[in-house]
Amino acid sequence: MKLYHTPISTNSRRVWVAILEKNLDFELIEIHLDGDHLQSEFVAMNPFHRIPVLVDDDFTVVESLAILDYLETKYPEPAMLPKDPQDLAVVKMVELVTVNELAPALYPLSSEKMGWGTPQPQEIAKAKEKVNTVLAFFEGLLDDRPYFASNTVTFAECVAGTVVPLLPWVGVSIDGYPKIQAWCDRLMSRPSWQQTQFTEADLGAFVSRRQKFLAQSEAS
Ligand SMILES: N[C@@H](CCC(=O)N[C@@H](CS)C(=O)NCC(=O)O)C(=O)O
Repeated sequence: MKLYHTPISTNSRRVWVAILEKNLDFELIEIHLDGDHLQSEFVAMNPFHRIPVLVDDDFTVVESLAILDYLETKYPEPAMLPKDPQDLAVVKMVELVTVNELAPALYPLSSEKMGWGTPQPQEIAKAKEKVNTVLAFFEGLLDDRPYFASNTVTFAECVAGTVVPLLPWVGVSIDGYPKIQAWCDRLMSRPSWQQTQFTEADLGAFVSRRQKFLAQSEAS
């Protein structure tokens, strides 16, 4: 099994963590997104030239949430989706709210760190409001179990758990959400989270390669 990824990408990290949690053998292939993603070999795997891409037994899967569902069906142990309908609904809500509500709000908040420029103050304020709505929703979904609707790690953790812990880093405190805070601490103690955490050096290298690539693309 091969996973094409970028360390600083939350879209690919959610798959990386899931593979580690499922204890699967895999090869990690880094794509820098500095033009290597536009090479014909990569575009043949994903015509939208995005990571992550999973290749397993010559079968290619794109879109991180599709990859997760593929992994669960092909490698069902340990289970990472609950069987109970309400628990499954909670896990899916957390996955989709992260991707559809939380992740877009992160763009303006991480803009300066990513070298995308300085957003308007009202854009930042709006993004923070959205993030807090998500956090309050998530706080309400966590019950007395250690993970979302589960005693073991599920895809809710792979998806939300690779985004929410970044919030303080982009200027949003999670102090007002004690259950979320405890949940983040629990995740940070897991080897799969520690092993996949990007460093400031990873970020710096990514940003400078990406800026060079974007400048070249604009010039040509
Ligand atoms: N919906 C996709 C999003 C993947 C995505 O946007 N990946 C970004 C990196 S985080 C990418 O590869 N961008 C390169 C490009 O768009 O050319 C998924 O969940 O897999």
